[in-house]
Amino acid sequence: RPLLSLPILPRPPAVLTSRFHSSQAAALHDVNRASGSAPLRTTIYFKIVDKVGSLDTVLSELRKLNVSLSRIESRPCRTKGFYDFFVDFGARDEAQIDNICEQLREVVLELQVVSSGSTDLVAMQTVPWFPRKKSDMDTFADKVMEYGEELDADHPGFKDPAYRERRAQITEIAKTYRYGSPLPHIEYTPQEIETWGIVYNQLTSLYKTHACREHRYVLPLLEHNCGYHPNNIPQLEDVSRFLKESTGWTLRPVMGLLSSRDFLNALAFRVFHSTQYIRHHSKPLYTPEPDVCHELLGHVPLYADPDFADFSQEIGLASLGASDEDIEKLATIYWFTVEFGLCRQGKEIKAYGAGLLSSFGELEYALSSKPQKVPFDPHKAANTTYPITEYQPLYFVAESFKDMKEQVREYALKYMRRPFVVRYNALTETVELLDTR
Ligand code: HBI
Ligand code: NLE
Ligand code: FE
Repeated sequence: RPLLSLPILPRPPAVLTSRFHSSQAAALHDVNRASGSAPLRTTIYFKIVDKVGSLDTVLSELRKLNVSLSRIESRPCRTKGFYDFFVDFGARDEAQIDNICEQLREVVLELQVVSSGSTDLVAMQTVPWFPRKKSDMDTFADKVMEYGEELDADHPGFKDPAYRERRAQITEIAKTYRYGSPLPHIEYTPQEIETWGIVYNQLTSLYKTHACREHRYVLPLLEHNCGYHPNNIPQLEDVSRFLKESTGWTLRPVMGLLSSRDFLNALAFRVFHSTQYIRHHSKPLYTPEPDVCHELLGHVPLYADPDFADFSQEIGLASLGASDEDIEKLATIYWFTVEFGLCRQGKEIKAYGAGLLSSFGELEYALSSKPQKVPFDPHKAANTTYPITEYQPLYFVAESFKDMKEQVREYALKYMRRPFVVRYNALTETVELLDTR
């Protein structure tokens, strides 16, 4: 894949600046301090009134403060009679930036720190390719792991040729899917529907006591609107339409496991890759792989919740253009939240992780006193190892989806190194970049 070369990145539109507050710039400074004392290249935005001498006032203030600018750009403000300015300068430390801002606020109408970063960070020239629009995800379609890769050879479906044949058939359909087409309709066999029914009945009996409030709220809506029923495996097309109307999320069929990078990148666009095959009928209550039970009963209900929807997208946005190391960390955070997260609701602990909500065995185990439970902390979670083919020995307990979203945003700002900032434009369903070099 081509590397994205930063020099061609567009400049920020003025409206973007309101998203960046000095507390976020401060988080970046912590990283810079740890990595030496290179000057902080800083960009600030301010607004002044359109009249003779008003820029001069700002410039003489900067002169008094002994600040040498390396860029100054102006544009007419959208409100007539005002101008927006972007200026760059090098600063010693965050105290100096705070001081400069404080003085300038006396002579401008609005002021914000857009970005600040050390020059070594800024010197980075290339970034891994990442999707900028929804159709870019068509390039993920055939890049999946081999069936059985990562799985023990004792996986129940491994030695069943009829099962493998059926899986091959369903995955072939996902392979040719292209953005914008209706999601493929699968005619499930009586045996597949029976497996679904067993999983469905067992799980729904546990949800009353074990599932989080949001999941319990949405499941009846899915029964009413999307054909969720013990005798029917819902179709992705119907479910995707429901999600689109609830939170703007959509589903995309996928052959199997994608790379962490591709899978997480899609979340930035509110796209969830969903498998369409079902687990082997001999072991309905636990499988290490995603399957249609896991997607539809575990993930889908949560994606209809607005706060969870935002949280999940936040992980996706952080993953765009991230280094391989950072992708690994984000995938681990994803694992301990979206897949295996627990949350506190009132006095109780409930499950919101899809890997729990789709496994009768692990759901019961997770809320028992057997595993260890600790408060959710993205930094801690990112650095914790986990098994993938057995029950988790440790779960993280979150306070709320809103808190989690802020925690992940702060984590990304503090620990991840990207020479640009991303913003999702929900109207065009594209990612816009703000070059922070
Ligand atoms: N691919 N299709 C698919 N489904 C997942 O749930 C999934 C994946 N790839 C990676 C992954 N999950 C996670 O384990 C993290 O690496 C993101
Ligand atoms: N263990 C889960 C289940 O049995 O449904 C699937 C987890 C997929 C990550
Ligand atoms: Fe999953």
